[in-house]
Amino acid sequence: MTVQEPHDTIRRRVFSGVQPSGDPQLGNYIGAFKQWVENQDAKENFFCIVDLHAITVDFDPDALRRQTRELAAILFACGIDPDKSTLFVQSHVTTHAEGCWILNCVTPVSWLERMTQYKDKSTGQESVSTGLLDYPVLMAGDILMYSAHEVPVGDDQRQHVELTRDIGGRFNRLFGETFVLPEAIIPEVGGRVMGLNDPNVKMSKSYSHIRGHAVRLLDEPKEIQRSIMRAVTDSGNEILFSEDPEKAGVNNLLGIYKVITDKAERDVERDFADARGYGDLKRRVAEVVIEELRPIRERYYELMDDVAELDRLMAVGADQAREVSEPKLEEMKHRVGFVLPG
Ligand code: AQP
Repeated sequence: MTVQEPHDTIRRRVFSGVQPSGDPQLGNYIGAFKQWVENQDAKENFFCIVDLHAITVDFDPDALRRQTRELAAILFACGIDPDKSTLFVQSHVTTHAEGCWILNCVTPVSWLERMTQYKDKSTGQESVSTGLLDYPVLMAGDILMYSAHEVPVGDDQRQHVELTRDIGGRFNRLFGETFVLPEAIIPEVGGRVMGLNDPNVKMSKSYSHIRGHAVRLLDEPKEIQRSIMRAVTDSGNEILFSEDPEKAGVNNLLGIYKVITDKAERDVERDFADARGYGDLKRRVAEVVIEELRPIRERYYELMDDVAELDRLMAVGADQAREVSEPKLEEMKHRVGFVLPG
């Protein structure tokens, strides 16, 4: 058996995922969704709503069901086109859970205990699920079973993609060439959008209920303006990109503005050369964010009006995903010596 190559030999294949774990926020959009949409023509794409990952920490079943549909609608509203990309829900395609089991058996526990996200999410918890520790193996299977070359993610997921290469590489060495080893594609700016209330902490869905932490993608213009106007900055007045931790708040706002306007750093700084203090900076950042999110919010409500159509699109995506991942799972089973059913 040979490594199953992507169907499309010219375009590179992409796999990326997002958890239906809360209100999607501007960091998800800038670090992931925006580039997913922009690369739809150039790449062959698989985008996954990773509900199996979302149950690794405390969750509410009703909220999970609601958030899964909402996230699908948000992604379509952002511009994911079902004629160009495959968008599907992870639990609809059982190869993910099965593939994870096989990969579990080639992954040393010590590799998982080193993961920063595991340490962050488990610290201070009374009880931690086995699923949380196993999260990166499930993610490795998600990516490897699609023979993806690229995984566009925010900086927080870089370590998990590196682990995916380690797990895939170990399987290849033990059982023969099976997997394409992927690379993480992280945006130069916007790979880590920081919290507006604390520019030292990553903007996160899980904290998006905290007032002033995040811009949620479905926030009304007034709410967006309020959150950005309240953003923590510093006591200075220089509006320049900077690595100085003291200036992290201003740097974060400039980064958001840069990605949304698609301008060079030099031009962004020039845009603010006439600004009178951080109030002006915040006002203009709020304006571009509001205009970027306005059509997404409008399209989202149209899509949520027809849930049956949304469910149909998710079923089509799952069929397409199965077509690719099922043969790879069969190949994995054959490699490890399982007798395949006749
Ligand atoms: N602040 C961020 N800046 C840039 N990229 C980000 N991403 C998340 N936050 C930022 C990217 O969004 C994609 C989907 O993320 P996820 O749902 O898989 O989980 P996450 O990385 O853990 O994102 P959150 O928002 O922080 O979710 P919760 O709070 O549920 O854990 C990924 O590509 C991620 O890098």
